[in-house]
Amino acid sequence: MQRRSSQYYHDTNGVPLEDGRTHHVGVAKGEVANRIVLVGSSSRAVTLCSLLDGAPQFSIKSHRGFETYTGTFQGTPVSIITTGMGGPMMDFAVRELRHVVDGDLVMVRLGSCGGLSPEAVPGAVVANTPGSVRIARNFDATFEDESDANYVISQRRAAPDVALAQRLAAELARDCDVVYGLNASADSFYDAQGRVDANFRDCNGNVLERLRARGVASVEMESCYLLHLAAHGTRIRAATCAIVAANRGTGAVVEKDAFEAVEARAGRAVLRTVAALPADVPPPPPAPRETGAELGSALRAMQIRLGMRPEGATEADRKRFEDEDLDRPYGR
Ligand code: R1P
Repeated sequence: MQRRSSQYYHDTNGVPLEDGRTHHVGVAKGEVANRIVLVGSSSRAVTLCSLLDGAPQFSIKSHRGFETYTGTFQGTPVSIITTGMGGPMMDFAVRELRHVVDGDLVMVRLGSCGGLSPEAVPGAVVANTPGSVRIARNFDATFEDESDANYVISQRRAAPDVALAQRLAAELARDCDVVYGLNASADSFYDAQGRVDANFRDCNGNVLERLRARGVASVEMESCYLLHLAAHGTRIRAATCAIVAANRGTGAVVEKDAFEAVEARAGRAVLRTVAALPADVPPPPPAPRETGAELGSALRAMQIRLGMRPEGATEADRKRFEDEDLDRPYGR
């Protein structure tokens, strides 16, 4: 392969660039919009591109399999980007996209998932308003029996941007069967999602039961990484949703045509979501230090926003916090 520069890449301790392009996603400044839809597969990206105002004005496929398409949706610039599969791929995408886009970033993942709760039936869309936990194979476990030690489920969950997640859920509800629920991102499609393979001693027979006990409605592989990075990144708002390909309890699987139809409907809802939000608003000033009582009140507000019902919460409380969030500017 011919190289334009003499060095393999520049910057060994940051985001490596090669002729101004990030080394893995393969994009440069000016090529990516600050409203981004992330999808796992190339075919889903093509479906979403068909919903844009016209053909994308920019597209590129990187040597590591990432695809980027930039165009407009109802007049607003958006990018549709494939992340492939797994947490590390999402990590490459979020960090390299943050590097090349100035100002606020809005990122929504439209994935596919396995349904764990009975409501998460094939073809439904799980809107992860509570966010996502992570489950991973534990290399320090012995794998001699079905011990809980074999797979570690994070105690903390990565939360979405509340206003973005609420808007996404509302847009999805216009066109799709929506389930609101906690997701789990697994570090594998197989063992950490409870699939049994006689060729391997995975000792994972209790994985799905443990996830259900934790309140998990859907399981896939990338959302937790996106939400966690966004929450710890600079001026990134993120939310996630995923179409149920199969319910892991009943074994029911979606029909191919039905799945593709939901991809288009959910894709339009996601594009409406990212296009509707105001962008390039400067970050708000740092919040003043909170007292113990204020912290209690903030926690209560967060619980209401996430669809929980702390003692004494009313419908008026929920509406008030929802309105406050929709008015809140980007950034942190
Ligand atoms: C596994 O088949 C893949 O599908 C799901 C999983 O997270 C994993 O990436 O999501 P996508 O359809 O978005 O790729």
